[in-house]
Amino acid sequence: MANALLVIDMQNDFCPGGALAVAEGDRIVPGINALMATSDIVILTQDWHPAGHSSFASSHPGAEPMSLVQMPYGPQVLWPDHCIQGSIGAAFHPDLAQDRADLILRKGYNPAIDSYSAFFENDHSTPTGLEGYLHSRGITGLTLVGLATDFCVNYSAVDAARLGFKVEVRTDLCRGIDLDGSLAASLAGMAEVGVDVR
Ligand code: VGL
Ligand code: ZN
Repeated sequence: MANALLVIDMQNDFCPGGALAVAEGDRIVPGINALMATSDIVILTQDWHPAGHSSFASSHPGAEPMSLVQMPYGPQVLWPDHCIQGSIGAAFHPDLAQDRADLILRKGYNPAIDSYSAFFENDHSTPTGLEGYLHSRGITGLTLVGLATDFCVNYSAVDAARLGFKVEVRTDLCRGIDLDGSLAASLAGMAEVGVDVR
């Protein structure tokens, strides 16, 4: 029985000055570094989109960033171009102690499907392989931190809880986007499926 720290998307594009900046996104880096130093197992996720990704508003003529469209797999928020593979924006925040990571799990590389969750793409069925990795290593508990509380942290935490992991979200080490009340909704939704939101 082991616990792993799962650090979600601590990348330049989600920090102030980035393409999809989350307010105060950079402020949580020191606390995350401190938690990484005392965690046995550290996993980082990295949002990693090809140019022209279907989640980008720029891929949908006439669509505004932050608007909603229907995709074959359900509703999808259209984002500004962000975390393009190999770009500075996709790199981790320069102060993040990324050398502590055992695994860097990339997601969002499928051009046709977004992937908020570290476990499944937004079709809720295409796996990233993280579940198998955790099982192989005997990991049964997860502590989640990072960006953004209401999107990638939320989807990852909910999937993890549904998969049977014991899940804790450290809200002091997360920051949210809060699109139309999405922050409060995500906190309630996580608690509902048994995530320890603290
Ligand atoms: C995220 C929107 C788009 C996140 C990633 O990390 O929460 N949000 N891509
Ligand atoms: Zn993304």
